[in-house]
Amino acid sequence: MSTVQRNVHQPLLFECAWEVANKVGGIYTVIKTKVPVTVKEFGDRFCLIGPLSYKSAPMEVESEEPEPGSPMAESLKAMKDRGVKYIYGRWLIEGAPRVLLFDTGSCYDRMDEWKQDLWNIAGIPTPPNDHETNETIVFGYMVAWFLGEFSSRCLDTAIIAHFHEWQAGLAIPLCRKRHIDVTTIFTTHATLLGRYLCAGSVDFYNNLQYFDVDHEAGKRGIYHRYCIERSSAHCADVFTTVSHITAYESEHLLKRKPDGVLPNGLNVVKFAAMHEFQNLHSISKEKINEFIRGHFYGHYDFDLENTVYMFTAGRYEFRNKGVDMFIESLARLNHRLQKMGSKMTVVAFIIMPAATNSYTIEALKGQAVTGALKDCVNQITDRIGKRLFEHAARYDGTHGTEVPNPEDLMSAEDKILLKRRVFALKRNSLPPVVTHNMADDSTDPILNQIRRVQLFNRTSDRVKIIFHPEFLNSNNPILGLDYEEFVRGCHLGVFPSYYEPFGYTPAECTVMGIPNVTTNLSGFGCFMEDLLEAPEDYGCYIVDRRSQGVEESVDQLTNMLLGFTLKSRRQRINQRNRTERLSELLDWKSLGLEYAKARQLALRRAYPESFTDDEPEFTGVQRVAGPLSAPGSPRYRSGMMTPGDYATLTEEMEHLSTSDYMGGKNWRGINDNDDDEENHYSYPL
Ligand code: G6P
Ligand code: 1S3
Repeated sequence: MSTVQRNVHQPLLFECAWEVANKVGGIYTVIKTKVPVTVKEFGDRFCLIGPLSYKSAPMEVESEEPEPGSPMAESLKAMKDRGVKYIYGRWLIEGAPRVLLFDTGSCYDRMDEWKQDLWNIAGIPTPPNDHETNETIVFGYMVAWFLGEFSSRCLDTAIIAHFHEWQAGLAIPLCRKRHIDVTTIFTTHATLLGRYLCAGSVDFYNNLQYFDVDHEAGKRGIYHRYCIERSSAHCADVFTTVSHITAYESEHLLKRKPDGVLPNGLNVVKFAAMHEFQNLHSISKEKINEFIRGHFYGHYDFDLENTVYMFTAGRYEFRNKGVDMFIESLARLNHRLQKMGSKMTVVAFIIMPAATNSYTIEALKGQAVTGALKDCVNQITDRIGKRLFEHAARYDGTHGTEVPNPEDLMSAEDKILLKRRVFALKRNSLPPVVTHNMADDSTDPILNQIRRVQLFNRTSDRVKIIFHPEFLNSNNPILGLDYEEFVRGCHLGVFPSYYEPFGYTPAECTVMGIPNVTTNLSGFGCFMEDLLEAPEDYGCYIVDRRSQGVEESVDQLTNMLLGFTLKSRRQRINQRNRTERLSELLDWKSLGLEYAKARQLALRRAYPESFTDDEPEFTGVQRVAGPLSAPGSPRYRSGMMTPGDYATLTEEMEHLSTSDYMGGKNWRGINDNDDDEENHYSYPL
């Protein structure tokens, strides 16, 4: 590929994603939390590339001039001279990486020319009115333009360009077509078709190998997007995904077997005091308790000391995120607890943004009337305190009368005041199941499912439900906690997803020491199942949605929820300690190694002549932060380094079969035979 010898041992790295300094969803979390380990390895040889949003960039980025005369300065000048607008500087996050944001608007006048080019070189059609695709095309062409300018000015160093998701991937086929001397990696965090197919009522995993992909994409009006995604995957030197299950999906839907899996990590912050996270749970739970007293005013007849808070949260994808299954299991849990005569109460929160017209009057009123009651009680207690002190301090000529009769401490006015506040708590309606006025109440899938199973927050219900159709923040007038505080205050996160390439929500629970439920159809669930011998002991519950029918899965989830609800406080505390210990498995300090391996493979593929045969295949480890200290789980202790070690990211991958990157498991589908030799294959490290 290369005509000049580039130094492959100190390469430059460009990492490109639509969500660089631009929060949309999970990819933002991947990029942002991974920065510290990448900066540690690359320092200023690392630069992120993203789209320029004039709304968020001023808060996220500090502008800076590139070093005069450097390839960066010269490349940007060449583009600026031709009308390209951009911001170059430091992204204001931990690690302060270099960042380059392109203003796609400044090149919209070239869009037609570029669309024509895309059709000529790749046969990819583009409809005129798909804004997201238009952005993708302009951004892709700008990035390829930049890499061309840069690589022709920086000739002595190898350049790795790592792209995330189809919206940033278009530059890959362009680089290949133009013979731009960079090596490319494409990481997909989901497939377009997978997401669309799963959201419908398709038996996705049993039929993966049979879908007529072009036809399915065409039927859904996403053929052009699908083409961009597929060409990104095929033209990249190295193709990766975030989980084994998405690797399997990609092989069938994108028609290229991924070279490896790069699981998502987090920046794990360990507290100096071991039990600090338990204290934080207590503090946050008290804030949730306060909300509950308000929300259930007039019906607050259950004991908060015997109440368990469960929640699910994320993008509103009813079936993909398993909300359908969660609500059904809650109804069954309710029935089981009622039948047992249990004193436990479960409050289940659903935090998923939907179109609304602000809070309901009832939700606001609940907080207002309990707030007023609290103020009133505080004033009365203050007055009682003063009377008590005055009485005890006064000597009225006889000893033994200093301690007053408790009944005399509350004045008649105070009693009336308190009664008025208590009367204000009366209401005829049940506590609402939703906190907001929904834009489309009658067709909302979550509300309809709640109506179907009749979880209406009745007194007799042991399971109460609250749907909060907006993400949380601490300025929220009714549930004034930010998401992290809320998670810490809950007891169990429940994410029974059907389609979930990785899933950050359970990972975030884990690092905060909050037990959680996932499925073996989610990247995170599979990841934990592979690493832990007894996941449940660690508060990591994994519902089988692969080898059994929906009915069985719902029952399994119900049993898990019931088992958790019946735990004693001591058992919950112990389990939280164990869950928190798993956080090391999710730390970028170890998972960042998989990215390093992918980069090594990309360099080897692009510049094979620069590597001698006796050179170890992967040389990046020593530059990343040190080895793990305390292993987090039994299986972990037995030698596995990271999940990527199973199979991937070596040249030998090409000779392996699907089951190899699936960790030796049978991923072919629910009804397949399990006796295939291949599935017992254990790939050497
Ligand atoms: C933490 C605190 C304890 C508290 C407990 C409540 O562990 O350190 O002081 O008793 O949380 O646990 P629970 O599971 O009942 O919310
Ligand atoms: C995707 O975001 P999503 O919620 O649409 O990417 C995330 C980051 O890799 C991943 O965690 C999630 O499962 C995917 O679905």
